[in-house]
Amino acid sequence: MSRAYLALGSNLGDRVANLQFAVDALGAAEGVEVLDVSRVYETEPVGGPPQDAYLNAVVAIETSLAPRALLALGQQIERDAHRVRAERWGPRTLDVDLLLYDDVRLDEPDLTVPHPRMWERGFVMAPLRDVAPALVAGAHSREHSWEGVREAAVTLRIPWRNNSEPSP
Ligand code: GSY
Repeated sequence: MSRAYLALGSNLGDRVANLQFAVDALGAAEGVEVLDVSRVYETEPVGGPPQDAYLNAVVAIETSLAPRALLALGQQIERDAHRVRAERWGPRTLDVDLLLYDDVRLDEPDLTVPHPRMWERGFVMAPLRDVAPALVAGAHSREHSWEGVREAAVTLRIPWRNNSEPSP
């Protein structure tokens, strides 16, 4: 089994529902166990045209899927969430990005792991710190601005915690 981290982002439609949809879909996927989910952050858009603020979160999973299968799963979840994205870097209902997969390094045209811009992005670092503080504070810590990143007053449910709640 491998440990992987995925970044979630949404700035179109019901942003909280879109993020929860992704968490639930990951939890329901064969070969994936959701270990932890970060707090949710409301973040200023980085790059692209003028657009609304994002909600961002990070999910930690244990998985038997290979990185490429995980990429395909993330893309399927985006499609299932009826992702709308008219232009590159533009607003989207749901973005699911593979950030890290064990210590694996991949540099392929459609898949780079670790995600190439993650260390400079406050909207990734803040939620990643919640679920993997050592990764953010440790060797990979680099200059990054967390300006425009604030905790949102919402939380995402972790599927297994929900399922294992004792009945009254
Ligand atoms: O890379 C993911 C999509 N995205 C985001 C995002 O998720 N959050 C913020 N704050 N800005 C972004 N710009 C892009 S593109």
